Amino acid sequence: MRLAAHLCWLSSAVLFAQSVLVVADNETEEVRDETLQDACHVKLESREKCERGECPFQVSLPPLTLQLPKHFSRIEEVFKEVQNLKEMVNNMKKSCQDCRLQADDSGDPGRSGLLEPSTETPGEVADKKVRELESEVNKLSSDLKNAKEEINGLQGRLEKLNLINMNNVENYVDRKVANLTFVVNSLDGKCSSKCSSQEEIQSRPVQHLIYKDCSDYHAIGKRSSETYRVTPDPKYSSFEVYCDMETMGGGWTVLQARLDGSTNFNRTWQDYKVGFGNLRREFWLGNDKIHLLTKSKDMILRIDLEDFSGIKLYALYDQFYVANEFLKYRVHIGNYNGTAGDALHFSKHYNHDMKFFTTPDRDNDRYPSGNCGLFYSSGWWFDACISANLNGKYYHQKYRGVRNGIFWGTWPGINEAQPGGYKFSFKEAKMMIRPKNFKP
Ligand SMILES: [Ca+2]
Repeated sequence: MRLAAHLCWLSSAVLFAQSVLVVADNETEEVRDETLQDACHVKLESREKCERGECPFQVSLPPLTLQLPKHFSRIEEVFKEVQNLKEMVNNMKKSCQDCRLQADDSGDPGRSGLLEPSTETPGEVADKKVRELESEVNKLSSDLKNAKEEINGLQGRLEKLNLINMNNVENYVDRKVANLTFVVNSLDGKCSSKCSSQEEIQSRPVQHLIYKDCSDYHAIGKRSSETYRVTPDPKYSSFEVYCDMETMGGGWTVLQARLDGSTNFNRTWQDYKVGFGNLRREFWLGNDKIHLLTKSKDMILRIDLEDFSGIKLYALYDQFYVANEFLKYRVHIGNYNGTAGDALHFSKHYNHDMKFFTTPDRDNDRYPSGNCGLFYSSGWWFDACISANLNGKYYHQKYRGVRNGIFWGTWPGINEAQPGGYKFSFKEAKMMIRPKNFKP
């Protein structure tokens, strides 16, 4: 046993000597010999025969294996980095579940499991997955870009088509009207001398075509204020309007009237679009019709107001145009003249000119934190919000609370504080239009 211990010490000494040799060869590398701590593998064998008769024993040492990994001390560090990467990938995996679902749906295997078994090291797997995610995100963003371009293209085509169709229809109608006018004129010429009794009958179709608004009825001698049928644009069907044939020479097409509160003006976009109420009492003619009327001729606007003390004032504007629904019925209001004050252009901050139409269910106003239509219970060309609102609630006397009644901000005394916080109310309001070149 003592001999074996000596041999073990001997082999350790040999190993140590070799270790020192390696260190000397490569000074930068640290050497650890794990075999030193292992059980002694040295074997002592007795030999019956020995060359030259001098060695009855033979020592056989186990093969010496030294593991000398490069940058051994950094392995732990690298391992930590790999762990971090792994966590990052897992996080990305969670945050991109939508991408993953899409990938799964497309049936692409290999995208569903991010850390499946592989021959690659965890670091490489992580890198690969990051790259895969990156390329997926790139693909999605390029898809989005393509879709956007496609939408832009389609929009352009749509606008072109709209324009072409509108122009075609307009040209077609213009040609038809020109033909009809020619035929009627020639018939007129034939009849003028011989058949005066049939003159009225012959000219009827022409009259029907040219009644674009109330001023055309006035032009043929109509002088009673009542409803007439007008066709401001032959591309669209004709409709009934109420004509005021008395005020300031007559020929007015009435757009709106308030006189007793019989019609509710707290209405939807659709109601204001097509119109509502009773043409002989209270009504809103309808934004589509107002658009056609103001498009067919250059129109002026007259507003008539009366309060409960019997004061009657008016406002005249030398231009009035309402755009179509696509442009949210934006209003164009010209210069003021009259007695009621210019409430539509009240100030820099309260100006109804060039404003879009807003209803309680469609907010196109300039008030960012709410809907003026909802707050003031009506449809109107709200700014943020009002210096005038002729579609407000009808109050039969002065009222308190929100100023949601009919309102005209330049009315005498309207902005002065009233005892008890009462608000002013109006008995009658009316809006009507007439061609700029109208001659009474
Ligand atoms: Ca708003």
